[in-house]
Amino acid sequence: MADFVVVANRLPVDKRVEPDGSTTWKRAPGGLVTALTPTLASHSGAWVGWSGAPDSSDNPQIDGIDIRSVPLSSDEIADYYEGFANSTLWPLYHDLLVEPVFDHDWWTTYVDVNKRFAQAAAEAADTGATVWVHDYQLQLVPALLRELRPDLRIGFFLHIPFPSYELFARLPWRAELLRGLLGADLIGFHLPGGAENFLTLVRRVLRLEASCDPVGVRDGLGTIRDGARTVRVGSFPISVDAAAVAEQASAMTERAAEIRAELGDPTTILLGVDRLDYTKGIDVRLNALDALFRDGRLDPASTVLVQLASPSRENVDSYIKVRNRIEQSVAHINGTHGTVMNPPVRYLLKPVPRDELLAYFLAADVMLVTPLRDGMNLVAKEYAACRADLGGALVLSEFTGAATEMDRAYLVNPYDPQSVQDVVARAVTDDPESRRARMSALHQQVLDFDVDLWSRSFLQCLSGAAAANEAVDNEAGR
Ligand code: ADQ
Repeated sequence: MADFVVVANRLPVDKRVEPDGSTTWKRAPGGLVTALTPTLASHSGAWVGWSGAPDSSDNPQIDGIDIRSVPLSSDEIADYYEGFANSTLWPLYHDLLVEPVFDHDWWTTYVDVNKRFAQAAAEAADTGATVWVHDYQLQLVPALLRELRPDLRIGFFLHIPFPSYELFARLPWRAELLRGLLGADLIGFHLPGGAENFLTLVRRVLRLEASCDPVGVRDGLGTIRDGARTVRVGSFPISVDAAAVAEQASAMTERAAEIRAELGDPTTILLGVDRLDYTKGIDVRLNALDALFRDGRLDPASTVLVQLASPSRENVDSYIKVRNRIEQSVAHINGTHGTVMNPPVRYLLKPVPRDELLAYFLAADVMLVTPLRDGMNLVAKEYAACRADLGGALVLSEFTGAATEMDRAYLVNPYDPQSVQDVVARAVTDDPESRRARMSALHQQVLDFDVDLWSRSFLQCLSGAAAANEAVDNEAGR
């Protein structure tokens, strides 16, 4: 039995089928795994999640973590994951960048799958254990788990934006989702705005007493009275393991120089690194580049944009459409502004190994992070962490969570094409002193507020919130 349990849609491992047909498991390189590894290592830790493949129920032991696989059938993947999570909640929470679909069967499957995750967590957790539930796929788990195991300390963290009343209230199942979250002792968001939206919704939809208490405390924002229980709501901006990223990157300087040479030694290397998602604004930066070449403000003979995209949610219609749009745009720019030997956009649609990715960060003169909406955006923080040399420049959309902390970046409004062009041109041509001063502030910011601080402050706040509820329970003899 575990005294610290992580519940997330995906397990921290990837299944690999070897040429001889046997299967091996590798630790997945995700940010959440890195963030929680120290806590998992210092506890008897378990991780409840889905393997990413249909009908897989293997439970590999990785780095001493007790893996508890929740198998999903192909139909469940279609309805719970591709359907309700990624065609209903994802677009709704990202300000309707595409139209969300409301489908009652998807909702029913979402409820069933959340029940199975809650059941698996209940089976993994020791008496009084701490359970940390993650993200929009599992918003019903806190209440379902509390029903099964009232002894547990339950925290929930949302990794994507939490929308305003006007958007969220469209959901036919709005009350059920809010009730699901309220099973937690602590509900965390990246930004105070998400926490405030949640407090407003609880007040207006559930008619509960919810007070906002923003004074002085970075993490503590509000409290909700739900019968005898008090649910704390706070903001905890996630980050990266900045010192480790900086150290890994420092070993990649030679490879970075090789990349520049392999690209034909351009004057300027621009870089985009994203999951291929319509929220990430990949087309925003491609359109800006097209205009900058067209207007002669950047020279396509000496400028290269490397766009590294990793495939994502490939069966979902809106993802197929955005991929087509991006690929058309890449072909248009290369066909119009390039030569056969020197296409200005180099586009890759596959995940890049971690070391190689850090080398690209080091090689890039300007990093383009231009989402239309993003909960945080770890790419911006990874780039700033890499640049201990104080080289490079970060163009960052105001619509990312990261922009609230990283205000020394070249901030940009992705909905204003002219401003994107101007800001990209400025980041390329600004004087070296101001570029260095900006990067120095950004690099220090990610070192000071790293992912360890994020997880520690959440867990500390959770421990306080849960202890307060336990004291009330003890007094009432429950
Ligand atoms: P994501 O939307 O997945 O995360 P992000 O925060 O940028 O977005 O993290 C992506 C991760 O994948 C980064 O570590 C990045 O380096 C890596 N990655 C992206 N493209 C890659 C490529 N082509 N090859 C290799 N690696 C690649 C969600 C929310 C975010 C929030 C995080 C964490 O949408 O807003 O910051 O969770 O809470």
